Amino acid sequence: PATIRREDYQQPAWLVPEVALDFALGLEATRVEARLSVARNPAGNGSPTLRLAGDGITAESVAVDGAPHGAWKMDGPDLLVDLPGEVHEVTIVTWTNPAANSQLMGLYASNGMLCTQCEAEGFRRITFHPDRPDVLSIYRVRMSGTKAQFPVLLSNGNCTARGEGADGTHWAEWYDPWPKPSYLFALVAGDLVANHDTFTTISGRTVDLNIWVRDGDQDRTHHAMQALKDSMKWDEEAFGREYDLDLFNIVAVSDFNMGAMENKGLNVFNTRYILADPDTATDMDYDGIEGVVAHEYFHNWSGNRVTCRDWFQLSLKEGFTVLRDQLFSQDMGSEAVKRIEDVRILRAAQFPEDSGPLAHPIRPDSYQEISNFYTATVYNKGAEVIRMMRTMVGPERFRKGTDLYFDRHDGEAATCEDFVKAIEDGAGADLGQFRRWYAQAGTPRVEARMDFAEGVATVTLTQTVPPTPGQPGKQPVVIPLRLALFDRASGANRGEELVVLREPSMQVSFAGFAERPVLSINRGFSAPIALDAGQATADLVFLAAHDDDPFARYEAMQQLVVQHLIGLVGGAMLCQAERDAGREAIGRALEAVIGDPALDDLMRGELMILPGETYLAEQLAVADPGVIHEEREGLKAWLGAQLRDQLIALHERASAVPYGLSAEARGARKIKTQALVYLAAGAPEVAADLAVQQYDAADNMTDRQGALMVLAGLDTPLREVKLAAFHQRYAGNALVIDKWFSLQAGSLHPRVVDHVKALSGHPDFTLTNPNRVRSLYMAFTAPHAFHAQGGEGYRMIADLIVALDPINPQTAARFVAPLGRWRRVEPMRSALMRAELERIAATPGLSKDTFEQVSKSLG
Ligand code: BAL
Ligand code: ZN
Repeated sequence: PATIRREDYQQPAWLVPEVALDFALGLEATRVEARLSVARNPAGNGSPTLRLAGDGITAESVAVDGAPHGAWKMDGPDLLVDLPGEVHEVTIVTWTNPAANSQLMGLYASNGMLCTQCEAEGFRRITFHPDRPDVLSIYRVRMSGTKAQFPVLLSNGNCTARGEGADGTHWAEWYDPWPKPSYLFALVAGDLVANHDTFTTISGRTVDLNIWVRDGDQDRTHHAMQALKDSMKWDEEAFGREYDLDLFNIVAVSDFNMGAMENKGLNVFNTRYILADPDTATDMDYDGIEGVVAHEYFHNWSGNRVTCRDWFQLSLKEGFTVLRDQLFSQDMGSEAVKRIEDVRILRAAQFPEDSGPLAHPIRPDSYQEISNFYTATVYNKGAEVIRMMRTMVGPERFRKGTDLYFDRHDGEAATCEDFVKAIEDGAGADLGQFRRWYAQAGTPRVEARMDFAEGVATVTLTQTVPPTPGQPGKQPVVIPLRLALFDRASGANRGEELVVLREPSMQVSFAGFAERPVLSINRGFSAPIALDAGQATADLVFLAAHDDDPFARYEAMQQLVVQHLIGLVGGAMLCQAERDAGREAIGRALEAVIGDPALDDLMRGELMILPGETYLAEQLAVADPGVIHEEREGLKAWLGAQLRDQLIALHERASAVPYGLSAEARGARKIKTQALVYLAAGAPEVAADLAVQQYDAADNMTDRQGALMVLAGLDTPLREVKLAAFHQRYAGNALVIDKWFSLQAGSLHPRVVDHVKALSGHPDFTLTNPNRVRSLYMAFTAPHAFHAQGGEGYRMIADLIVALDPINPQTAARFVAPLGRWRRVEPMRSALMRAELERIAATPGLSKDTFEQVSKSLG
């Protein structure tokens, strides 16, 4: 496949100011007539040839300015028309078969309805078009179809006319006044019902809001509707952004590659991020819905009103919008807990990406298949990079920068450079060197060392940015570090400072201490770095108990465990006495967390979570995942046994809190399952009893799922009983059956490989639904079973990729990354992983998506 390079960007030769689409809808055959008003771009290369991208479609007819045109030709998948003048109207008729579209890109059928997904390059599967984000058009859409089959007909913008046709058909016309790129086009036709509400904007306009779902699901849309209204209000207050149409539609579909899609005025969502009620959705699901509804809504400005010039600029809209949804969720719930969760996701998903064969800068330089670049790097690291700008200039100046960005580029297709420049100009900051964050891949490592002499604490900071594929040498980046020094005796600090590391190394001194203070650094995770602060166990215990920055407190707990476990598995440790001392320090710190009356339970739950196996492996150049798993489980078992009584008491206290959505009730549910997790390792019989009690008493999914997760990992007959009861209770509810698959595939049970094999043949399993595939196999790529000795886990994932690739290449390619970590794994497993990658690479007819990921992983 061809490699597309950022440096090769050229302005489009032809613009398309207007698009008129006419759909004759059918599940198995849809006719599309596209009328494109095209105009030669004065800034283009002057070519008389109009190149229109296509993918898997053929033109039935082409007309220019109303007359049939015989002189068009195909160049691979693209259609070329030579045009003599400056302005023309090109009309093309194509046909598609939505029911056969298992890739779920373009126009496809899902549960008897029709819907679209066009980002990044799906529009070209519907009709021929430049299909690049810097070609913006005003869209008029007409669609007609059988009324019984498609009673609801939706597209972007506002419905301008509708009527009845012959033989039980009807039609609708939609007009979107805002110019948009083709990736934001959407159409939905199906048998849907709406939860309707309204929102009054800051300038007093009433906006109609609809969330469209299948009949019967309306009652599960209230949380999403509240999230939408909260988002609309928050964006007005926090970023000065008002909604710009009179209608905002959301449609939930069950077959969807992504979480959701921000099409102008017609967001299409994976049902997973819309449907919730206490009986079927966990607290985490509720948070996910609130965050994703907000994210898609916020795209209306950061993505739609100001879009991307080309796909290399994806982080322009995604990094910024992730930051916006993170700030929103921080404001809606607990700021501290949200920050910790976001950092945990970054470390689990982005850090491994940044240190592996698929590492790329947040603004990549090249790609073969753009779908592969919807990554944790572009999204989550992208958000961290913008968050750092905000930290350095402060929220008020940052807001001046974003106001300028929206003013300056409204209606345009912009670049990451445009964004940085607007923040620079609006906030009055120099971001010259900061721009390296956009160009360089790899997680910077910072070493912090503190010397103390004569009342002065001197902190020496040293940074290195590791080499990544195609980038052997790196330059120092700008790293803002929030820092505080604590007085040991009083437990207080003298206030926080922002230290900005720009050079490879710097020193900063603080005078006036009676004794050596305790260093708290990278507070709030002010920079997305890997920090080595070389802290003594006693200092970490101090910070875990006293730090007034919640993230730093969490981090101290994590570091206590990381240093201990890495000491054990990395071969540096340890005599028995050191081993004992290490885990006893962790035990005391955890006991203090369990008993600290000043902590709320949501935060207590965070502090109780042990660092994950992937994050632990990330600390080592080459890791043995089996040993990491054993040591981590061993520590958990020791803690569970040691703190058995405290954990039982914690579970009992939390069980007495009735269901509700308050922070108190949510916190109680979180620590209840946390307590069970430790007990399952350290006192399995007790845990089994309590889990069954929790399951039987549960009046909500958080408790039920938590109990079942613990039971699924235990070797007890009750495991089967409760799994069967759960399946029976929720038969037919796809999202909950997804949970049933995940709980088993991600369990700690010793026979999980056999379970997954059996589940892949279960009547409820299908390769055609991405949620179902992910529920079984993504959960399985968690380290424990995936790395089973003998390579069965690797084989299963490779088999999955080969089988799924012809059906849904975008989803198949997502499973390559876990195998791509082979260089960081001990030699025996490493060889097995590599062999599976080679087997995939040798498969004939591999998609561009999977080919790119596999070849880079082997390269
Ligand atoms: N633009 C693709 C889905 C999302 O990031 O919102
Ligand atoms: Zn997005």
